Amino acid sequence: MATPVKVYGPPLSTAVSRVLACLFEKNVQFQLIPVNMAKGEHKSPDYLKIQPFGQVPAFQDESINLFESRAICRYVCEKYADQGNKGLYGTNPLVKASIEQWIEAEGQTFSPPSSLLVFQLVFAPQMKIKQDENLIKQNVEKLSKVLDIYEKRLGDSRYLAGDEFTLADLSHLPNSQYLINGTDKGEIFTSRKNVARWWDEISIRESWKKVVEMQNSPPPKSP
Ligand SMILES: N[C@@H](CCC(=O)N[C@@H](CS)C(=O)NCC(=O)O)C(=O)O
Repeated sequence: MATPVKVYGPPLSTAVSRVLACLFEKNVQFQLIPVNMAKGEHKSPDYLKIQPFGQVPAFQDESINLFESRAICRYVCEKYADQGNKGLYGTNPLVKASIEQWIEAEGQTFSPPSSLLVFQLVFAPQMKIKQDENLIKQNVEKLSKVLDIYEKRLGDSRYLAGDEFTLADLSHLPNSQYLINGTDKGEIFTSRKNVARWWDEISIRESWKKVVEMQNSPPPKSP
């Protein structure tokens, strides 16, 4: 049996949860290695050897160390092409180009305002950091404009890259989940008919339900 790949970091991290969803879709065995971020373990010299930016996730498979959640997902899809959801990263150049385009749109356009809102609305209160109302307002406006474009696309297409659920849709799950289920800004998504329909379809995937279950389980006790 193949050695499980290793994922370092807590499932509550959006970037870690993106990788976990991909591993579940691809039916790849993994070992989750806890990283205690409150104790600064992600900045320790040993951890920096595998993730030089001191962030989660880090990832190991055989002799390769990787960081950047979207790059890890692409690697997992290529390496494990013949198992799990075989269409997750496309099976021909035309489909793959469309998937890549929407993964880039997620990383470059959707993620900046949505990550900022997740931090301000979900994590800042937990960390007793004062929220910046101006920043929240500006980024609600930015994200709304992005979702206007998604609304149009999802009126023409069932999923972002075409008729099938792909890595492009999966990449949007972590931030959307927090904003829709963990803040009072969910209506940015749910008030847009096609975006709401898309969210309903992608968020009930078994892979994502397993990630949410992991997020809701208590973290393992430190020794
Ligand atoms: N672009 C990176 C972002 C990684 C990232 O921002 N991770 C956050 C948690 S979601 C983190 O480690 N934050 C702690 C820090 O930056 O010190 C990826 O997708 O992997």
